[in-house]
Amino acid sequence: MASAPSPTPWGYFVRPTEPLLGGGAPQTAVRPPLPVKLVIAGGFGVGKTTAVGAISEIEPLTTEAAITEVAAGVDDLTHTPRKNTTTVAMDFGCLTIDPTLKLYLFGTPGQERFGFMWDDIVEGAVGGLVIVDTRRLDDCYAAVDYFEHKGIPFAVAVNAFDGQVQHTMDEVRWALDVSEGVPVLVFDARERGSVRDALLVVLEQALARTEG
Ligand SMILES: Nc1nc2c(ncn2[C@@H]2O[C@H](COP(=O)(O)OP(=O)(O)OP(=O)(O)O)[C@@H](O)[C@H]2O)c(=O)[nH]1
Ligand SMILES: [Mg+2]
Repeated sequence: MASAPSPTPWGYFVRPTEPLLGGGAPQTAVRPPLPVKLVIAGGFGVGKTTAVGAISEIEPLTTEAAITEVAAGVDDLTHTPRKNTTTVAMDFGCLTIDPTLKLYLFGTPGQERFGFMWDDIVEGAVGGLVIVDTRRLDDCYAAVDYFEHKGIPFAVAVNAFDGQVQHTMDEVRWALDVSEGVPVLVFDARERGSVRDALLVVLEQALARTEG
């Protein structure tokens, strides 16, 4: 008798291995992992492209364009002097969490003038990670507002540039005016494990929403 499907941490069921059409060796019923879309958002130069590149198991798709002198006075490079490109459409990468679940990551462009693309990029996403640079908290208000108004679960990830965070998490929470239910954490956009942990927090937020 076939055993019952077993629940996964993500709340859906995987059918166990069972023989196909009787006889012969048992076959594995291969089922593709559940695709889950997450968005990596935040202000200009906070580390969105870096985070997608650090975690993606495929070569990330990027749409970087050179920052030219035309951008002087428009894009603030004070805190990221080595930055010489910017995302003009989106970043794309993916990460298999386990055989049942695969994350598809979409990074937004950071410049305000590309804000018109956000609705298309966010369409179908179950959650978002808003990356924050504590030296420039103002730049992240728009992303926080966006997810709040859309009602999409999100977490705030403070990118510790050079290991430095200039405010406590309580101060960041207060400054961004995010509700108690929104996780605020510190991470390093360059570290795969750190990005993975941040994404799992977003996933938990999304799961809590579906259960709630
Ligand atoms: N020291 C340090 N540098 C970082 C860190 N994260 C990103 N950077 C650098 O900061 C710059 C900005 O990173 P990006 O990943 O391009 O930022 P972004 O948010 O995608 O930028 P836009 O798409 O232009 O808005 C790059 O030069 C990165 O190498 C970090 O955690 N520490
Ligand atoms: Mg980028």
